[in-house]
Amino acid sequence: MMDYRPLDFEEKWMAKWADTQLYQTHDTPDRPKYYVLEMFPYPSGHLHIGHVRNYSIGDCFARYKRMTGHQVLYPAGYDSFGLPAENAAIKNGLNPKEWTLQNIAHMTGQQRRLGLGYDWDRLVVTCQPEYYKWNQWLFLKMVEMGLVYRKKGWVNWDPVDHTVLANEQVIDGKGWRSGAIIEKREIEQWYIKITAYAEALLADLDTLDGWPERVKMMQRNWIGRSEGAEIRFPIVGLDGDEITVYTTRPDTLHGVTYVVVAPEHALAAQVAKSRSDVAQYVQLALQKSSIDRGDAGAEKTGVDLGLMARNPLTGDHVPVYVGDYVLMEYGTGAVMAVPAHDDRDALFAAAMGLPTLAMAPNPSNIDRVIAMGVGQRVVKYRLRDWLISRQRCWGTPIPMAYDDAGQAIPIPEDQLPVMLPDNLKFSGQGNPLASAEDFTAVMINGKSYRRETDTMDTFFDSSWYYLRFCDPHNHTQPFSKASTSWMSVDQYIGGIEHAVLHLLYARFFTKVLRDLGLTDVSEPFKNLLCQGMVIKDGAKMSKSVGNVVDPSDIISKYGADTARLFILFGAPVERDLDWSDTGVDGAFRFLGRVFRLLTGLESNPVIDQLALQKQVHKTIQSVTEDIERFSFNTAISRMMELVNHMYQNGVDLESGLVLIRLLAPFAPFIAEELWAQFGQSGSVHMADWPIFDPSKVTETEVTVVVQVNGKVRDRLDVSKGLSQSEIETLVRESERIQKFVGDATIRKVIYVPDKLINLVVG
Ligand code: ANZ
Repeated sequence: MMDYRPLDFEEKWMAKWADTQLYQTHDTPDRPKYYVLEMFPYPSGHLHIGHVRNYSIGDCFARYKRMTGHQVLYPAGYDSFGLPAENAAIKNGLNPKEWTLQNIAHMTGQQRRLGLGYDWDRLVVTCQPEYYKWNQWLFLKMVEMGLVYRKKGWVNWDPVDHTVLANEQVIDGKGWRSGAIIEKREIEQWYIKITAYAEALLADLDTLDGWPERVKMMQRNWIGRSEGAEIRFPIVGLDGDEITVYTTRPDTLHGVTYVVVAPEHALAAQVAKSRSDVAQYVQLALQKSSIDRGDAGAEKTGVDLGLMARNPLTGDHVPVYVGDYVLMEYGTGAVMAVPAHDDRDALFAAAMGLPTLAMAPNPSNIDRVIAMGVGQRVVKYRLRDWLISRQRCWGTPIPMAYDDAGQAIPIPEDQLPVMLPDNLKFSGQGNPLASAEDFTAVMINGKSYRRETDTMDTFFDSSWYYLRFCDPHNHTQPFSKASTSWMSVDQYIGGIEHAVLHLLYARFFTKVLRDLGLTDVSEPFKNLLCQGMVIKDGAKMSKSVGNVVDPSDIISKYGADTARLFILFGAPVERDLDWSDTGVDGAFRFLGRVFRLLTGLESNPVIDQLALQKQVHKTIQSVTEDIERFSFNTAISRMMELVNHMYQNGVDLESGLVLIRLLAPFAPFIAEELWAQFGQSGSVHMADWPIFDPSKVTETEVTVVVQVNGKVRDRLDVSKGLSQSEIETLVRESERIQKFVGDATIRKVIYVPDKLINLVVG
């Protein structure tokens, strides 16, 4: 018997797996394919415990699939463009690339140490030109498809740092770095027409049987399909000018008492030119988030624009207001208000002293409006086109250029990639790309142009990386069509926080790529698992709460197997996992028990071979079923039961090897070590999963009820499958039965095998 000292052997196996390229993807077309993927991380520098949970789940499942005869694709990558690298560059004077690559190297080391069986040959790093070249290529394809356009869009502008800020960098209306009051500015930006796919994105949700219902619900709400009408209200006294409203309740048109436009609406801007109170209101409203403004219960504010609109149905004149509860990005940015039937309108009317008109809805309104030529039926989506421009340097350069007249043209395909310069200057002011002359100047067909200096939203990068994993070294295409036979991803694993944006963009990209003829699949992720958070002392782990557990500390104290086992045992995968130090100890102790049991095999001979077989096969059956439904915690408790049984009843080599294989997906190091100690050839991780034999678990004893003249008189425990004459002999020998039969003759015997025997006497 040996002590369990994981730190003595875990690194040895880590090195061996790397040397032998154990986890390289093999093309074995005779085996069914299985693609396991976790949402790839942002390389912030260190793995946190949430990552460890995410990857422990994926790795366990990928290992199980390998052992059950699948050809498995299980790759890793880094979503490595984005703001933190730029901020670090400003703060530490480091180049964002250097900072990012250092972080990646560190995190790769941590992932290997955790025993994750990725195929590192397929590593995808989005900030490398080998990858982002294809972002640019795909962008140009979308331009050709008519899916890309440029228009003005509102941004957060920091007047001190002369830069655009993301929403999350605006804290209480101020720039996170400068502290300056943030202004809203409208600047030209690039958009992708995701709305062209709104209907398909909605309809195909019904095909995603392997997705959690709540994620599909969130996507449905985000896409937000509604049927209604656009109705035109002429502005009184301004010939030809009108306000087009969007309503889902045209049946209430005769109850309209005023019209409201959004602060961003052109009409508000027009009035603001001559009205400082309107200009001020608009500027203030622009500083609020859409979420606050859209909040139904929020206090309603607005200003009378001093205009009247004519109800096209009734001819009534109603006042026109600007109010921030109307959002520019929805419908037409203007509403007809019916305080009698709409709560928000009622609140606004009360706040502004506007009248309410009680009336019954009239379903024929819309037909009349259409007949009058002042309205039409429309379907609207809450989904907006995707603004992909970022006025930032650490992202994929948008492959466009401008001529002297400001006309945009695409960079020709043979000039891709548009490379990010290595020598950018980070002052914290503005976008460094815009001031890099060697970057901005470009020649196209012998003419000089100025390059676009916006980069792409990093969600662009993560929208198709799972396809690049199918063919990561392709130099002539983003991926070959043949390689997409790996698609769809069979099991995708990640956090619920991506329920909408990432998962929706990825679905959109897949459909675009299909329409480009690059793949045949329409949906990227067949099954989706959203794992719960890791919490400690009742709160999500975070630096500000001070309850962070560093996975490296756990690994250096207990080994990686313990960290993995605790995490998989501590809670069902979709629930939050409460970190507990005693739980970690418990996982370590269990692995110690396994190690001592199996290394001390000879001193623990089997007492009851049949009972051992039965327990082993019951465990194979339930662990297999549990893994299939991601019930890892119960799978582990089944193994604990088996180990208890083996301590009491003994263990032999064959059963020990079964236990090792069952444990391998969960605790890969100890399993490999024990496998080797037993002299088994090859790696346990390429071994076959134990096969469940039902005959081993069937009961061998049965209880037969004995009746005399239909009354229960005895019960006999006998071996299964006795013949009638065998059981009759036993019954006749029973003293209790002899008492009831006495001298009487047995006239008839009725026998239901293994259940019941009835003696008819008299
Ligand atoms: C008149 C009316 C009467 C409305 C009534 C509702 C109830 P959903 O159903 O969520 O799609 N609306 C339209 N555009 C808006 C905007 N840009 N910002 C804020 N509200 C807007 O919402 C559609 C309804 O929300 C529309 O129908 C409109 O108010 C309002 F008894 O028109 B309704």
